[in-house]
Amino acid sequence: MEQKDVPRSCLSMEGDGEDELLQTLPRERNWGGTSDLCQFQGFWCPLWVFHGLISFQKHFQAHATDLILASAPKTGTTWSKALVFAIVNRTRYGFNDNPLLTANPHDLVPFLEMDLYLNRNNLPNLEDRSDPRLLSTHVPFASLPVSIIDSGCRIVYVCRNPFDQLISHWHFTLKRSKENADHPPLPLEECFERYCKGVISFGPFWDHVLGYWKASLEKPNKVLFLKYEDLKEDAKFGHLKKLAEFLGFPFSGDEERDGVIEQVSNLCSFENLKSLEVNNIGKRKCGRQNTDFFREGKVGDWANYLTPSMAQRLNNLVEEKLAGSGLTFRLLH
Ligand code: PAP
Repeated sequence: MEQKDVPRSCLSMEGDGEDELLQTLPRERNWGGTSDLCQFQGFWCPLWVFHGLISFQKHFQAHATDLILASAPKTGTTWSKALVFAIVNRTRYGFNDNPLLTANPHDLVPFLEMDLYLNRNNLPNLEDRSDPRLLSTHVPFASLPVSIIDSGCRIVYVCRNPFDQLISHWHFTLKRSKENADHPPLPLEECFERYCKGVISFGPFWDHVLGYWKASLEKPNKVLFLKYEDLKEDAKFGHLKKLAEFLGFPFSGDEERDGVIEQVSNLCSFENLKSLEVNNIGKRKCGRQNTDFFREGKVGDWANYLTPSMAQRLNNLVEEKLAGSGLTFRLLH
């Protein structure tokens, strides 16, 4: 189903209309969770997020000062949330009493459709939050509320090579399936087939990345496109500096000399966040453990799971999907 097939006019429907619409949408089993996926506005939306998505689209009023972190699942969301929070708040908190030491990044930069607007009967009051409001979303660019586009607020998009996203997602759902006896995990081969058909939460992957990629080309001062792999290799902090500038909180020369960029980087590093007590205890609203968001944190872990023929097939598919866009990933070594 194309984006155009379900016009945004559906957003004027009240609750019951939403339920009826939901019944008509194509469905697929999610890889591991208890909730299916439904195809809506051209992407695969987890069923449990559907009403939250509509509520977000209907009610969210963006401010020009908002900073929105967008991503497909498992592409570096948790990490980027930590980085954005640490950069924006670095003069407010020290590195020894930073909220990131005692709160999971998802609590500090909440998801719009999956946290704040999840319950359509209990809308959040976001007007009391101080500017800039740090918010996040997995929703594809084409399905963002019009107010985000109209407000001209800034969007940081983080993406990751599809091989590692696939494997990270598979592990994530595997963990969930193991906790739910009713939902035995799908084997990797089956998840791979689904991935190639675009059937993954908020996917297809290539549509998700291309939506934000094109927006970043059209409005580079409004949409910053980052890659997980570049952040990992950011020895000289070029990407962190670019991120800070884009957010409107550039590092000064003094800060650079004093090692502040390095401190931000260390605070948000995989090793540091994974080791914190807060990220080893506690559950999220979606039922996931905080610890589920920290696994390997590496580039290239996919090579331990995908066969050469799977890798070649996915490589060809992604190259074909991204052809002509100018967007590339270093796929096969
Ligand atoms: P989400 O979209 O569900 O929030 P997200 O944070 O995007 O998930 O992805 C989780 C991945 O990021 C995990 O990758 P892996 O399965 O390949 O290991 C997780 O380990 C990784 N990750 C989490 N925090 C960091 C970090 N600080 N630095 C690098 N990678 C990280």
